[in-house]
Amino acid sequence: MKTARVLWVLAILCIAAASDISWGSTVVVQNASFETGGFGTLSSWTGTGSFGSDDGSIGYVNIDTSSNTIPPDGSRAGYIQGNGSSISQSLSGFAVGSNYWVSYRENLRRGNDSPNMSVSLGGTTIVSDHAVTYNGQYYQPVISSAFPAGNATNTLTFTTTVPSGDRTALVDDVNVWTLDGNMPNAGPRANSSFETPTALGPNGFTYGPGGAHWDFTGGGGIARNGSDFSNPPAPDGTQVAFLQGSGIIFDVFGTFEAGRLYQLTFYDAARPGFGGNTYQVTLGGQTLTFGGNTTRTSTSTSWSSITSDVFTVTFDGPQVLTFTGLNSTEDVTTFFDLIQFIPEPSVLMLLVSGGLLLWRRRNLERH
Ligand SMILES: [Ca+2]
Ligand SMILES: [Ca+2]
Repeated sequence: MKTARVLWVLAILCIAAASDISWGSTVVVQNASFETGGFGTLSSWTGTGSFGSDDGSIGYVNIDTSSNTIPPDGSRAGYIQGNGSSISQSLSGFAVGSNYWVSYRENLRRGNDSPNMSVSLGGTTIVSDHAVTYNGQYYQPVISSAFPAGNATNTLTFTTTVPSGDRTALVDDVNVWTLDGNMPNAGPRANSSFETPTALGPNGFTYGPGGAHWDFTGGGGIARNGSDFSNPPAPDGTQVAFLQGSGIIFDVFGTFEAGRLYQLTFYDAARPGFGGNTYQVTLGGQTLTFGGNTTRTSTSTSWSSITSDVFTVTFDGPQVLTFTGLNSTEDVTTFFDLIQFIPEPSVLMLLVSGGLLLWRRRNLERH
């Protein structure tokens, strides 16, 4: 009897939580991280001109252990070189009438002049022609304009144009996003617990590691338990992110829905012996707040569970989540782990009220 009531309450909660899951669909990009391919070849993509995949062995992708300009996702990036070269892939599964967004990372082959690159989907330009610049330690995240799907199948195309010379654009981590009623993805693909990469050097930490999915600048990086950063054991897994001085950590999250409520949760801790950083968290151009404050300073060398104030967004689609270190004058560091969005408070309240209802019924049965 009790089991039946538990199931009944759970069913009601599931229906309520899923009530706005009604539209959109999943569009999968094959070989989206360009991990399969080589010189002049790229699995699942059709290319024109000069294109391919590189892990540094060809010399297009920058592998620089001092600045760690290695691909952000996996170990290889795609390259498109020269005037009018392109890579295309026919994508299926679009829900006609729904909006879609494409995100990807771009960088410039080091030492090259900038090529221009544009992106189209279904023949519509969704990222306008722009100069691809050298971003050094990180790949620049790019988010397209919204694409209203008119067909179930649409071709995604990246095209480079150059006025002259040997100019090469690098691309990685292509994603197609749509509103699906679910919370923004903070799952394994986003490496929200910083468990990859596992090769962090003899001192147990790396500034700006490639293959982390996250991007880093300056004093941003990943450390494992027992590293020379003296980070306390990770609250989740065995690795954490660190933000030293004016470093930055960022990644693309989605899909957000205008007017909807969100909260961000994570753990933070201050570096023993050095002190914690002051930092700011932004989602696109929006600054998240913590207890009404637009910045937070970690002080405890033990892990604290942090939850942002509830916030709404004014846009639909994916957006860049950024943690920025603000103390550029002292050698202070804050560690982070398990950065993820949590269900909006209305769903949480429903879960709480459902739990209270169950508790009350159980007590009534006992009395
Ligand atoms: Ca890759
Ligand atoms: Ca972790």
